[in-house]
Amino acid sequence: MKVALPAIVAVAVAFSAVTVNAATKEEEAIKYRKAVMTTMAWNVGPIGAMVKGDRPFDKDLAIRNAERLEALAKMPLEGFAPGTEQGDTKVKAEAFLEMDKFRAGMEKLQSETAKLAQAAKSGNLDQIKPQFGEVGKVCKGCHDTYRNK
Ligand code: ASC
Repeated sequence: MKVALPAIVAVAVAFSAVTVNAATKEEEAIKYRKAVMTTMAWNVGPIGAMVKGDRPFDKDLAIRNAERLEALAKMPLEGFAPGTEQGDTKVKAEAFLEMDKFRAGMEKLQSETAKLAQAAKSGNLDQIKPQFGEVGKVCKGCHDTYRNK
């Protein structure tokens, strides 16, 4: 089969462009973990507003978002893979140097968000409030320790 040289060149150029534009797997991991964090913050928002009295209590919304948070809390850690210490990220080197502690923080987030989902199912804002506080403490603790301003 004869293939015209310009066609071969065009395909080669297209592939090299893809290669040049493609994010590295480290960049993809950083984007991934930031997307999960952003999605968590989105879902924290309405529960926080209910807890503060800035919006009416809505049991179904609280359950939905708390269950989402329980699921999301299992997702970021794999994005903190070796080689992702630097790049478009605010993470501190300590997260990688103290990976056991960092992982423990993520596991604490998992257990506290699971408890939040349970509290939400009670339909009782007075049970949600303190547990929401516990989740917030875990967020803040890790951010204070492992995230640059
Ligand atoms: C959020 C968010 C955080 C945490 C933190 C809790 O919604 O974006 O970083 O909660 O503020 O203290």
